[in-house]
Amino acid sequence: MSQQAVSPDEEDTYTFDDLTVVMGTYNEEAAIGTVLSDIDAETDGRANVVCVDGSSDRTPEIAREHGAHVIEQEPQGYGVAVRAALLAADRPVLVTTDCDDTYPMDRLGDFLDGINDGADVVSGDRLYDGAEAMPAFNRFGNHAFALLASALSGRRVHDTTTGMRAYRRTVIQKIDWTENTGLSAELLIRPLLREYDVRETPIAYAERAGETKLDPLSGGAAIAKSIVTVCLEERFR
Ligand SMILES: Nc1nc2c(ncn2[C@@H]2O[C@H](COP(=O)(O)OP(=O)(O)OP(=O)(O)O)[C@@H](O)[C@H]2O)c(=O)[nH]1
Ligand SMILES: [Mg+2]
Repeated sequence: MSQQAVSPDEEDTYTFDDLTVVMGTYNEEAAIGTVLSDIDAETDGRANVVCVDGSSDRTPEIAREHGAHVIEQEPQGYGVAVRAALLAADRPVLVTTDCDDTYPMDRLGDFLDGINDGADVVSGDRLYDGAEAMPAFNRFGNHAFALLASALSGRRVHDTTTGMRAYRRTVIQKIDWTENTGLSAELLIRPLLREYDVRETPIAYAERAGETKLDPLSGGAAIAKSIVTVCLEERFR
């Protein structure tokens, strides 16, 4: 009788010891202490943290004080930083977040549960519960991006630009990532259209601590362009 092969990935149940939380950090002095303390509190200090940092303030010092692995990089945009952080992480489950205290670090356990339940990507949907704390222009834009991505991908997605997601590291390693400001949308759309198990889950979204690093107009245009490019590339690849 032939035995069915089971990959190590399918056998494992991951714990916080298998988790790396990654983020770009750019002058986030006002938030980084809270974000890293929240991660430690939720995971009992067991998750690894990687910060790719372009700051001129005390952000990297605070990160190191909290035990994070800090990689210094000239500021070149969101996606350049987050991609470097994802590729530097060496544990099997990766979670992205912004370092601005907008995302609920007390949900890390739920994201890990989603991966253990078989998901390849668990994506935090900020818009499901209304995202009252989000500036109205951004909220409108994020709904529009989701409609655009849904129309072009043929799959209904609800929040394409969320900063909080969990990924199996194997998914991150198997795909070439090309986008910068639009990396968040790319990280959702490419796995979805390659038939990975991608699930959205509602999350709370809080008002930002410190100043935004995204210009809503030029950033929004870059994100729309990424969505169109990535959807077309994936559908015709
Ligand atoms: N290292 C690095 N980090 C960056 C850069 N640009 C943005 N970030 C970080 O990436 C994350 C996302 O940037 P945000 O300013 O929160 O962008 P956003 O979430 O679209 O906008 P908000 O609504 O203001 O939160 C934050 O943690 C930033 O510090 C960069 O050029 N270099
Ligand atoms: Mg943010």
